Order: sequence, then C-alpha cells, then structure tokens
Amino acid sequence: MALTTPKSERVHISLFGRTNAGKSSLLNRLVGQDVAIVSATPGTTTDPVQKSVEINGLGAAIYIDTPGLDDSTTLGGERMARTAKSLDSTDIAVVLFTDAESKSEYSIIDECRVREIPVIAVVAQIDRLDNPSAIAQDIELRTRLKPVLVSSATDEGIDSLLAKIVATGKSEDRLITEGFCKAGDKVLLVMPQDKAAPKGRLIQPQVQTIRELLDRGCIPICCTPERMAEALAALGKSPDLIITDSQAFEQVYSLKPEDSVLTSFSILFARYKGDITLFTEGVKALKTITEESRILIAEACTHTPQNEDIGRVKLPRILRKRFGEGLHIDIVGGMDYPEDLSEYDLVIHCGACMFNRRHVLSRIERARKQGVAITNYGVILAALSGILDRVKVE
Ligand SMILES: Nc1nc2c(ncn2[C@@H]2O[C@H](COP(=O)(O)OP(=O)(O)OP(=O)(O)O)[C@@H](O)[C@H]2O)c(=O)[nH]1
Ligand SMILES: [Mg+2]
Repeated sequence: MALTTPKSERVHISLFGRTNAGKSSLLNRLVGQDVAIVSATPGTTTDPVQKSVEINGLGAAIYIDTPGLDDSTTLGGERMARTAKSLDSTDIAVVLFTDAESKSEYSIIDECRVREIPVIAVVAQIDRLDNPSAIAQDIELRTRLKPVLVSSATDEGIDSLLAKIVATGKSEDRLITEGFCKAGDKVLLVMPQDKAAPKGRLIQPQVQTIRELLDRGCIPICCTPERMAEALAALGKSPDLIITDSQAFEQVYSLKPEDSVLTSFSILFARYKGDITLFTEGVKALKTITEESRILIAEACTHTPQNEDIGRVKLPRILRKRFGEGLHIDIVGGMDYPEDLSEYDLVIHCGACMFNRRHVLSRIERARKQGVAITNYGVILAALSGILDRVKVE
C-alpha cells in the first residue's frame, strides 16, 4: 500500500546544508540504504535526490537531498535558486551544520521562517568535530532551535533525529474534513460514476475522504446521484453531512434534507490543498473583471490536453462567454509558474493533485505578496455556478 501513496500526499522532508556537510550520508542513514552518492569532493550532489519512504509513526514521506550551499555565494547563484525551489514544496527542513559560523545555514533557516516551514537543526559529523556541544549551544543561541547531534559514521543521534522528524510531521498533519464532522456522524458521499470516471476504481479525493472518515470514526455512506433518494430513505434520519461531486450539485441540493450540512469535494480539497479563505476572497475579483483583464490559469501537471479539459478548454470558454471573447488568458503548466504575477488580475490554480499543500501555499503566497487575487478551479467553478453561496466552506 505504502508504495501507492501519491507523492503529493507524502510529507516532504528536505536536507539542507553546505557542500560536504554530510547531507547525502545522513539521507542514506535515515533510509537505511545507499541511495545518494557520498564523496569527499564538495558539490557531489548536483540535483535533488528523492527517496520515498514509510516512516514509523508518521507514514508516507519523501526525503529530498539537495545540492550543497556554498558560503561564498550565500543566498545567490544558481544553486541557491534551486535550493529555493526545493523549499517551495518542503514540509520539514532539516538543516545541517558542522560549525556555528557559516552563514548559509542561517540564511536557509531565515527563509524557512518567512515561509513558516518547520526547521530541525542538526549538528552533523559529531564523531569528528572537536566540540559539537559548543557548536550546538551557539546555534541554539542564534536560532532558538535545539540542534540534534548526529553522526552518520557511528549512527549516534539518528534515532533522536527520526523521533524529531516524526513529532514535527505529526504536528503538521491536516484533515480533509476537519470542522465538518465528528466521530459517529453519518456522512453521505455522492459520487457520480459516469463515463468520465476511471474504470474499476474511485478517484483519489474520494478514496482519501472515505479513508479519513473511517479513521475519524464517522460512518460514510456512498451513493451515486441517481440513488441518493434511496440512500436517504435507507438511512432513516438525515445525514449530518453530505459531500457531493460538484457535477451533481443541483440534484443533490434539491434532495438535501434541511438539517444536513452540504459541501463539495472540490471545496474540501481547495481547503485541504490550499487556503480556502484566500481562494473565496480571490473569486471576488470576478466582480471587477472586464474584457480587458488578464487571467492566468496555472496547472500543476503538464498532461496532454483532453477534450473537456477544465483548465485549457472549459474554464476559458466559460470566462470568455461571461467577460467577452477578447479576454486575455495565459495558461501555464508544471513548473512554469511565473515569478512576476503583477500583470494579472486573477490567478486560477488547478486542484493541484500532483503537488503537496506546501507547494500550493508557496504559489498562493507569491500571488498574495504581489497583491494579485488567486483562486482555484473548484472554488471558481463553484462560484460561477452559484454553488459557493449554498455550501459550507469553512
Ligand atoms: N566521519 C564522518 N564522516 C562523514 C559523516 N558524514 C559525512 N561524512 C563524510 O563527509 C564527506 C561528505 O559527505 P556527503 O554526505 O557526500 O556530503 P554532502 O553534504 O552530501 O555534500 P555535497 O553533495 O557535496 O553537497 C564524505 O567523505 C563522507 O564520507 C559523518 O557523520 N562522520
Ligand atoms: Mg550530497
């Protein structure tokens, strides 16, 4: 099972530090395998190395070994730009020190603080340092972080580091249905299985939601829109919560018992994967959009466009119909999300099933900093079809 956890659902743990700090050696010790090349030559790791793992007590994670920072360049240069890109999706940053004086480790920690990424400081290679405790004290004075002392040669401290990773990861845990239901609640999931649905399986958001409801002690009941009336009758009482696919919204809304709370998978996932407050705020930009406006549609993946592709076909069609054929719409895919968003009046991001939450938040933050409204597919489609005002959003 573990191998099938998508990368986007794995806790991203990145190792940062100067060249030769021992990042690749530490990665190998943490995963118990030689996955990264280790050598005494500084600059051995030139591209991030990733290793998916199952961490006891935390679950599915991915370690990312990054190219070493170089003190002469501090926060400049191409290496640093790549490191910053790694930070975009980092959930936990493990920063390796071998002394307390070099600047680049502190720069990384500062950057993590700006981005609100939890940091674990590590004094590495303690088997060959003169006074690792003194180094740790200095680092603690400067950063208020208590470093873990480790050696990849003797394995000292590796278990403490793992324990800290687990504790940090757990505190970052999020729920899809947080605040929408509690243990014992009956939750009706309305999931159309039409020809657009993949054969023989449920899509990831549905699977994840059902699993979470089971874990939370709720009672999930599934049906297609056609069987919703029967499902309600079989239940005997109103479900506490109904979660529907947006496609079936009108039908579900018309059948919904008055005392059931209603939401949609796309709202729950916009919240889980992004910032629902900013996304709902972002759709207000629709009020000021005109044919002269510029809109950016950003997709996480670079898939081959399909017929009824939401980002490339459906959304531009709806927007042009509403605001005029001359509406300027740029579409970018994968990592081509522009640094400068200031020319846009609205950014519409995809549901980001390929990205982890941190990555989406990095993109949201970029828009927010530049004063550009941002929303996502699910929220804008819900707004355009009048769903947004009729569901529980937060
Ligand atoms: N004695 C000792 N040597 C270590 C330890 N960790 C790493 N080394 C050695 O230090 C050198 C650099 O280790 P790497 O793990 O390649 O360092 P890195 O941070 O990945 O370096 P770059 O990829 O160049 O950025 C190698 O010769 C390792 O064998 C340690 O804990 N103890
Ligand atoms: Mg390396």
